[in-house]
Amino acid sequence: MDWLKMSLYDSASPIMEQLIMFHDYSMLIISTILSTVSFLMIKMIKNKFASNMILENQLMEFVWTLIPTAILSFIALPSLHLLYLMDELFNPLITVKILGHQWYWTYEYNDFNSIEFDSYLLPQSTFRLLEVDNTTPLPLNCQIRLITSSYDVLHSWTIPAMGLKMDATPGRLNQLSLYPNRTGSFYGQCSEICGTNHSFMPIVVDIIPIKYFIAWIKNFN
Ligand SMILES: [Cu+2]
Repeated sequence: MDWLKMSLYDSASPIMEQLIMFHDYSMLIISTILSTVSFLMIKMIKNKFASNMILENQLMEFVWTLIPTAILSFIALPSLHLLYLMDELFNPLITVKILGHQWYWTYEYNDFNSIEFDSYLLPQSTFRLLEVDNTTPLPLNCQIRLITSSYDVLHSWTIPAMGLKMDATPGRLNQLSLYPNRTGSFYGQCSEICGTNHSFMPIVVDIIPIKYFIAWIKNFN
């Protein structure tokens, strides 16, 4: 088995970097709790119940309520911090509108000349069920705003390597903030059960240096 495939994607944005660090940090706390509780349970099974006449101990109960509360706040506060950070979007350089259809994605770039194209699954490809005919180019190291909506039913647009996942809802615009910091092709799949071909509407984003992105914009059509 390839153990590398069991881990998270390498991050491609600062937010995802923080999400991975938060995951590792939470796992550290969880394993500490798990081992402490397991140790205590084994001790409980093995002991002779020598203090079985004790009915209450106010101070002990206060302390063993307070400690878990403190530990939980060490998880809750960084988690909330990250949650609000993911929603933050200042001065986006470009906006891309993503429309879900049964069963393909449409991308619209309206900041420059109006660019619009569909992105369909490639029936035969190296990465099965992941590659598309028209990939989505986005510029490296730029603040990008992604707007998602849907033409028919609920879809969900996702790029796990960038910590992105947003519902595409008919009659509603949802917003995503993206700051890609690594070039490459990044893959995702529709993440809302949207009909028979739900599994066949993948997402491919190509992060390219800005000069190539400008050239692509200029030479479209
Ligand atoms: Cu879908």
